[in-house]
Amino acid sequence: MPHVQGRIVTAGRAVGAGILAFAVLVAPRARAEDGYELWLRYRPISDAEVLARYRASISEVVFEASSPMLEAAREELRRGLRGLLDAEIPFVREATREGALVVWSSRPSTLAVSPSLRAQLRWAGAEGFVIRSEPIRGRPAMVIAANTNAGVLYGVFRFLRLLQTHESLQDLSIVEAPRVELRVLNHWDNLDRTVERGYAGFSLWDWHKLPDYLYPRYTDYARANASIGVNGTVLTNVNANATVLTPEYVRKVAALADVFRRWGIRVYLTARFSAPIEIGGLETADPLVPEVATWWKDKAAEIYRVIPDFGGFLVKANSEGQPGPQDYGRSHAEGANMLADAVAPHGGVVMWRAFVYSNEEPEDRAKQAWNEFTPLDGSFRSNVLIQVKNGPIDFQPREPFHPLFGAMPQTPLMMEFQITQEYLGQATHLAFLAPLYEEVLRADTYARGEGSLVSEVIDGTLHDYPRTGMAGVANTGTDRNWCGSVMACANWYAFGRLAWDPDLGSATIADEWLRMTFTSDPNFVEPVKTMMLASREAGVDYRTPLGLHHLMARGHHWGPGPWVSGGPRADWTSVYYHRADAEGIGFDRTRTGSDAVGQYFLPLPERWGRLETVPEKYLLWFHHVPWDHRMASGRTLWEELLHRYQRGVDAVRQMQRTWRSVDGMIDPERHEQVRAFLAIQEKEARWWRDACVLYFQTFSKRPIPDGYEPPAHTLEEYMAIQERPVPGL
Ligand code: GCW
Repeated sequence: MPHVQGRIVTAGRAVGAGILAFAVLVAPRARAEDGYELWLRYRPISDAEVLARYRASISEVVFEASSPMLEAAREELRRGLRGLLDAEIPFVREATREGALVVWSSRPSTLAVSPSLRAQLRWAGAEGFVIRSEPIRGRPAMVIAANTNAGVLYGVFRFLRLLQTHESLQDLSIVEAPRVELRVLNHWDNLDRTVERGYAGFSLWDWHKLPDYLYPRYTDYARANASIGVNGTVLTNVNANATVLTPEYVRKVAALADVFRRWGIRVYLTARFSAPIEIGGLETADPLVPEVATWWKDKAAEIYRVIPDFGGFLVKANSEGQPGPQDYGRSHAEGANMLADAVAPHGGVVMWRAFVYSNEEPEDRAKQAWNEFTPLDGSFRSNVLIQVKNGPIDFQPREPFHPLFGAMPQTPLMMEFQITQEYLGQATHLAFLAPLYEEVLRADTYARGEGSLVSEVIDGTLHDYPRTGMAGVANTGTDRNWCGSVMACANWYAFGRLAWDPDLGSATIADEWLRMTFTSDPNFVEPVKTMMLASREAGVDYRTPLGLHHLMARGHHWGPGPWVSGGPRADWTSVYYHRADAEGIGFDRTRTGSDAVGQYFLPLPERWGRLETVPEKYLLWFHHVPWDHRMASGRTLWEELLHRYQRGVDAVRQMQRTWRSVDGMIDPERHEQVRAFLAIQEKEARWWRDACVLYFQTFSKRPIPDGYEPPAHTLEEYMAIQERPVPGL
């Protein structure tokens, strides 16, 4: 009776600790809510009316499972129904009564398929599904139908979500198909189990015990991903280690692939470009040297022998010290194509990252990827996708979309979002990222005139891309709650949902996630949704308002460091980006500045390149602006900057109030974690505000007007805060 715990904990809270202690005695399996079950909790539906309706609508389930994937889907359905309906719904071989839920796991030869269902199925394609009310032998029933096992799996999770979010089962006619083909997580996980930019413990992959021991958690990881449509996972860090390509490690990878396969998830690996030297004994990794190409071909064949559905390689080359084809005077296309040829016979792909910039290059960092890649458009093999971060710098709280989107019509570009909160408060700050993803996906590139959205580049419709993809840099780890914080799991969820349907709205995603993760009680869902939706903007305000970016401390990227200068590379300092001086602040990227704005399609260079028309959210991204510049609010730039920093702190306080107001509506364990983390966030939002305002004041030389909270410390004190041991480096 897994549902018992939820009820008892609630009862215990209502009437006191005595009951709770009693509950633990009578229900030894009861345990605190710790977030482990994510959005797949399947607790009994608490709304009695809804529960009664569902019970009446689902009398039995017909689901023949003839493959591991279908078995996984069937067991998930059984588990979900048992939990949600708090009842044992019979699984039978044939529909015998009204209210059967029939899962057509293979083409139903014995049953007549109506023409409209046939049409819907055609539309559903390889991974889609149909869920509809459909009479079976004259009796009212519901069907989940698909063309493939994966479609069935996704259909089952969709059906369970209907119940989890209390949707009606009347007159169902749902047809869905993913808009993006490769929906992959990127794990920046090292073989020693540290996770670069990971704030949720260690890597999930226990290489040391693989392939002999398989944690049950591997299955739960795959279930969670399948439930949101993720169909691929890159297991290793883009700052790659060639060891993972040795036979010993490939066997370990195969063991994981065997677990994930039934959940529709393929594994990918990062390919270290110098691997032929490091583990292959060659003297060069030059992609045009035949022995090198042969080495990779053999390596690919070796991998595919044990992992027949291996997805392919993700490559970070000639970026931040990683080896690459340019070490040999070859282009990114020559490097990518050599690897693409190695995996092509097996159906694999190469995801080649466009995150390249060089300190030796005097050009504005924001321009370098575009400069490097647009001349190569059309010269990549058909199984290469170029993976582009959402913005031209690096996952900042806000960036304009990357100018490459729209600029490579002959080369599939895939999106890279960051789920882990490297620049957004890491494990503790609440930053619901769906609004960030949505802002980027809905941006208009104007590549083919007005209405050429980034989402249409990504789903392939704008340029008719033969392949499409979206990657999310994962935030998972060994923490019991997976993501370091209960709320951060919403970002994993949001990524999967948007990869499936890039048009989904943030509010819808938050709504689903809250209902599935906590409760459908509107008294909880509505205020908390509002809180989530405001959280990303709050983080922008107290860190980098008005288009500022890259103001974080060196190395760990956690706290403020607007004063960071010097060191090994100018493009790793803050002063490179904010350019504050006695006159003003901001990076002049207009025509007379670096002209990064010129990389966008018209009319954006004009709109963003002029002070009068640039949206304020991008003001200091594109312009160096005098301190006394008059803003739309009537304030000067200096005053507006202060106003935004304060607004960010105030927004966190509002989040705290909201969260206090829902105390008692959910389990105390998760409530307490969020409460404590919001308190940390409030403290650190003030730290960011005070450090930045005091530092910029040394240039503006203007007072902090009345009505603002005075900084708690001096600038010197903030600057003296030393790097602490921060995870994720
Ligand atoms: O955001 C930066 C991170 C690096 C990361 C790099 C990248 C994996 O600070 O830790 O390296 O981007 O995306 O390659």
